[in-house]
Order: sequence, then structure tokens, then C-alpha cells
Amino acid sequence: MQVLPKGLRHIPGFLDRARQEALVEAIRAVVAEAPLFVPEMPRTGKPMSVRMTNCGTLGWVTDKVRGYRYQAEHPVTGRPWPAMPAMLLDLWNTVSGTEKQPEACLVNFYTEEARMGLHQDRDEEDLETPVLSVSLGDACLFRVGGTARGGRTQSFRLESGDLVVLGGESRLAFHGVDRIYPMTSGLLKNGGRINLTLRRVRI
Ligand code: MD6
Ligand code: FE
Repeated sequence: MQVLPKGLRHIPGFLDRARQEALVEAIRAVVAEAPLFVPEMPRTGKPMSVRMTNCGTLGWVTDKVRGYRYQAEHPVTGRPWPAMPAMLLDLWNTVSGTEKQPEACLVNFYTEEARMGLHQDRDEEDLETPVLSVSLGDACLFRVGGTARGGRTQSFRLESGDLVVLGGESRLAFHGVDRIYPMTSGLLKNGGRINLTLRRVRI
């Protein structure tokens, strides 16, 4: 049996198909108002392979010049991010175990070639409140390690409707997405994977 790092919770199949479909509809409405943009690595400007947008009062963005940060406006349209859908707030309040409310929901869209390198979520001022992630669409291979780069890692599959909570000792764990498994879900008409991460940013 695989023993996950302390503070990491994987909740397979938390959302049933009907709730996954409702959430996809809510995210489509977010994307209609706040189009997906191409994030760039700080300094090099190298484009990341995922497409991103956000909802909530703050959104996580990155570009060559200004790097990783949270801001209240969409980097391309300059408009405020759409409100966080009620379903996501309900989910947060059911699972996060904190009274604090999430300010940002980062929406990552993966085509079948997209990946996410090992990283820590550490651009938040609040590094105590857990980060909650929701997977929709095609499955992926998720990798997680400890809080030091270069340590041991383990991998497991995330399916549509699964949740991951990174809290406690795993709040700063390195994690990433090694690959997408194409055609493993019929949730998204054109395939691909959506990952939502809900975060508390300000203390
Ligand atoms: C993904 N997830 O599943 C990438 N971050 O596509 C994350 O980067 C992540 O799953 C913080 C907490 C949970 C996560
Ligand atoms: Fe992350």
C-alpha cells in the first residue's frame, strides 16, 4: 500500500458525474468572461504548456517580466476576475477544515501533451491554510515529494472528480503532473483535463 505524505489527502471520486458536469458548466462561464491565457516562466519567458485563468478576488498569473504573483485583474483583459462559483465555495467549506475563505481559484487546462513541472505553491502570504485541488476530465499522473527539492517522490493517478488537499506538513510539498492519459474521461467534449486549485492568499 502506498503511504502518502503527512498532510496530503487524496479523496478519489468525491464529485459524482452530475456535480462534475455542473462544475464544468460553471468553469465554462468563468472562461467566457476571463479567457484562458498562456503563462510564461519568469525571466526566460518560456511558455508553460497549460492554459490558465482564475476566478475569485485574486488570480495567480506569471509572465517573463513580472514573474509569479497574485493580482485582482486578468492580465490580458485588465478586468476583475469572475466571482468564484458557489459550488466551489461549498466544496471548500466542506473539505478545507478552515473558516477562512478562498480568495483565488486557479483554473489550469491541460491538452494531452501538457505537463506541470515539480513546484511548490508558495506565492501565498498564507502558507498555513491548505490548498484544495479538483480534477476534471482526463486522468493524470500526479507526482508528490517532500518539502525539499530533489527528495524522494511518489506518483499516483488522479481521475475526474478526485480532490487533493495539500495541508499541514504537505502544504509546501513539491508536486507536479507528469502526464495526461488521453481519452480516459468523457466529461470534456474535446478531451483534456481541467485542474482547479483553491487558495487563501492573504493572511
Ligand atoms: C494539477 N496541481 O493537478 C496541478 N497545487 O494539475 C497542483 O499544482 C496543486 O494539485 C496545489 C495543491 C494541489 C494541487
Ligand atoms: Fe500546485
